[in-house]
Amino acid sequence: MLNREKSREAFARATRVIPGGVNSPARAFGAVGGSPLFIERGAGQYLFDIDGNRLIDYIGSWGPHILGHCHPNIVAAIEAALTRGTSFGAPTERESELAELIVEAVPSIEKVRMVNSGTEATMSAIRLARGHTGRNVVVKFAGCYHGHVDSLLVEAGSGALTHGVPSSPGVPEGCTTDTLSLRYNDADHLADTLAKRGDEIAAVILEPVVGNMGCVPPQTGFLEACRELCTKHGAILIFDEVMTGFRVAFGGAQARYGVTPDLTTLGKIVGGGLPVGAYGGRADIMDSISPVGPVYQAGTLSGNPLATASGIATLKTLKESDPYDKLEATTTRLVGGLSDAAKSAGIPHQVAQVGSMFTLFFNDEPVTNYDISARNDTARFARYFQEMLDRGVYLPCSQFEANFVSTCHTDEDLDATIKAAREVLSAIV
Ligand code: HOZ
Repeated sequence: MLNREKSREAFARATRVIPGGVNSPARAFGAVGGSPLFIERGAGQYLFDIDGNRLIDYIGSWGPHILGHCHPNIVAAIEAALTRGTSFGAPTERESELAELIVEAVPSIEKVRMVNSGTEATMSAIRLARGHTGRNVVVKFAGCYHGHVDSLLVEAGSGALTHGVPSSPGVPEGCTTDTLSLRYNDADHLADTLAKRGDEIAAVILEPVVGNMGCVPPQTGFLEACRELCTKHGAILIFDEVMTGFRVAFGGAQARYGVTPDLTTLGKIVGGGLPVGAYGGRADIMDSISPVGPVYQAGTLSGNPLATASGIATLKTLKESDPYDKLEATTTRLVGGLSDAAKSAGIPHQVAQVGSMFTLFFNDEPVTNYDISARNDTARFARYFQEMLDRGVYLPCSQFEANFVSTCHTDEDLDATIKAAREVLSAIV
C-alpha cells in the first residue's frame, strides 16, 4: 500500500485554486477514483512522489520521455541553452538545426514550422489545409484526439472521452458544422463520404496509430486507403504524429507503415519534455503559411531556445543510439507478461502494441474503433489501476490512454510489473 498522505494534502490545496486541482484533465483520477500523486522528481524510468514513493513510470509525461526522465544529454543541452537566454523573439540557428533533423527523419516533411504544443500544431495544420485548398470541411475519426482545438473536439478521445465529454460544451455549433467524424479503420466509410462531399473536403486528419482511445493500430490497408482517397479527391491527408512521431519509429508511423501524408503534426518527443509542437509537410503547402503565403500563424515563444535545445538533444540521441528494435522487444516482453497474467486469471482482455506504445484493454473483442473501445470494462480497469499503483506501478489513469516504455526500463522493472499484474488480476476477477 502506498502512503499517499502528502499527495492528498497537496491535492486539497490545489483544488482550492486550480479547477479540479489539475492543469490538464487527463491527470485527474476521476475515472479511477482517489486523487493524483504529486511528483517531486523523475529519474530514468522512475518517478518519485512527495510521499517518497518510487514508481515505475509507464506514462513518460504522456509520451515525450522515450529516453527516460533527466537523460544527461538533454539536461546538459538545456543547461547550456539556459545561460544564453530563455527567449529572443528572433531567429536562432538552433531552429534550423532542429528543422533539418525533422526533415531528414520524417518522410512527408520538406518544411516545418515550430509551435508550442500538439494542440497548436493540429489547429495550425487544419487552418493551413483550409487556406491552401480553399475548402472548409475537415474529416476526423471518432476516438482520435487532436488536442483541444474547437473544430476537432467532436467524438474526441483522451481526457475528453475519459471524462464523458467527447464533444465539449463551449464549442459553438458553427465551429463544428464543417467537421465530419467517421469510424476509424473503416475505409468504406471514408470512401462514401469523399464520394459524396469530396469537393468540399479540405483535409482528412487522423492518428496513424491511435493513442487516445487506448492504443489502436491501423488495420491492414486503412492508411493506404486514406492516402489513395485523399489523392483522388484533392484533400490534404494529415497524420497527427504528436504521439507516434519518433516513438513507433524514428520517422514516425509514416516511416513504419510506408504511407506518406501531405502534412504531419508533431509534439511530445520532438521537444524532449519541454513545451513544443511542430507541423510540416510538402513544401508547396507549407509555403502557403505567412510570411510566404497568406495563411496566418504566429507565436512569441515558437522555436524557443530551451525547447529547441531539448528537442535537438533528444533527436540526436535517438538517431545515434537507434533504440527502436530493443524498445519494441522490451515492450513485447512486457505485454506478453501482462496478457499471460490476465489469461491465468481468466479475465477477458486484449493487448494492443505498436513499438513501445501499448494498452491492456479489458474487453472481449479486439479494439479497432471508438464504439468498441467505449465498451471497455472501465470499472475493472479502475481496480487494476489502483492496485497496480499500490504496488508502485504508475499507469495512465484511464483505460483510454496508451502506455509508453522508455529506453531505461530494465528486465527487473518488467518482472516487477508483471508480478504485480499477476497478483492484481487474480484478485479482481
Ligand atoms: N495526448 C495526451 C494524452 N492522451 C494529452 C495529455 C493531456 O491532455 O494532459
